[in-house]
Amino acid sequence: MYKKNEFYLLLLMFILSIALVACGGNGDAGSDDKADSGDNDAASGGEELVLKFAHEEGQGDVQDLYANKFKELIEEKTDGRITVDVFTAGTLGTNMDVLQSLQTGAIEIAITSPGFSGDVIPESNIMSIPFLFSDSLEVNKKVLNESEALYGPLAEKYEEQGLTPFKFWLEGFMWWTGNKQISTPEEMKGVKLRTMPSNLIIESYEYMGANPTPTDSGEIYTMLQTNGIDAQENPLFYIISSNFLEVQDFLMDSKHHIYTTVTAANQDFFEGLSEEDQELIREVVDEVNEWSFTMQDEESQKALEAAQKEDIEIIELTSEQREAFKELSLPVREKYAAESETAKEILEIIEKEIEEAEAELGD
Ligand code: 6CS
Repeated sequence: MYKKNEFYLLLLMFILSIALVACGGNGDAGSDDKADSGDNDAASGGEELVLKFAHEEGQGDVQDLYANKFKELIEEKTDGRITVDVFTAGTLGTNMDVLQSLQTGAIEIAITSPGFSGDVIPESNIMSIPFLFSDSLEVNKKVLNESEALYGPLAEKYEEQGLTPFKFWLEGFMWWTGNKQISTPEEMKGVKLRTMPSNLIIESYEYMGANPTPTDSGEIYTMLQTNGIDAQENPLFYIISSNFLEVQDFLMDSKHHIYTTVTAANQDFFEGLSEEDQELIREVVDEVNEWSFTMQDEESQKALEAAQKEDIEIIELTSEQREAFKELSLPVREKYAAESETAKEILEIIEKEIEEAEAELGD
């Protein structure tokens, strides 16, 4: 009898100990699940995120390659905890709509160009002043990466509009296309030339004698085709991918400007992230930015080869011809500086930075 009771007691203790181990096991399984989901991974740092990343160009264009590189790197570095949906131009409205959506937080990250933000953030027009930047892309890269003007007073102006600018970067030299040759101010007179909508770009072309016509990018091809406009300006990769040479007869290597843009986030969204995630996003943008310099150069080269096969005339402006346009455009710098004390300060600093970078790297 005693033996029987002892047997039942031992059986009960055995069952209880199995149950306790099972409970403990559940708890452990919970923390293992966490580890599997990446929560304990320092690189991935916590919360799952799906980022909407919008840009202003078509599939395969420079901004699209940039956005997809960002997607690839951040998804890889976080084991998929942060994922990115890339939206090309037109899928979320016009480029002005994209800027507004970034300000309201409907989009978390975007590439937004000063040609569209110039009237919202007048100081961003520094990037739209023709002939301001260097003829050397290496010099421009250095200035865009390191400028105290851009990452100091200009960044504050973006922040006042609800944006966190990460990095300013470039997409190559600007070229003119036209239904006629435009190599002198005389030839520019009265030309209906499409520009991005910022007022400062429009004024620059008025100073250069043209009849500037601002539109969104989606309308350029049809307007050229129907002679609603005679000419337009853009970097070469964009001219080729948008097929503008099908409806234009002349391509001018004017190098009157570089196409610059900025990768930015909605400020509330970004500041609401953990410090680790903020740092991670900044690191990835820096990496993509460095990569983008070579990428845009390769895209420009490919575009030049494609342009040379087209049935059009390619005209390289002489330095005297470029100087003549530059002289005409100079009053726009005063206009910019008169916008605000901050604008004046930004212009003074950046002119000095360009000069110093040219002295250091050679132009
Ligand atoms: O001209 C434009 O409107 C466009 N150009 C470029 C190179 N990127 C975006 C922008 O929409």
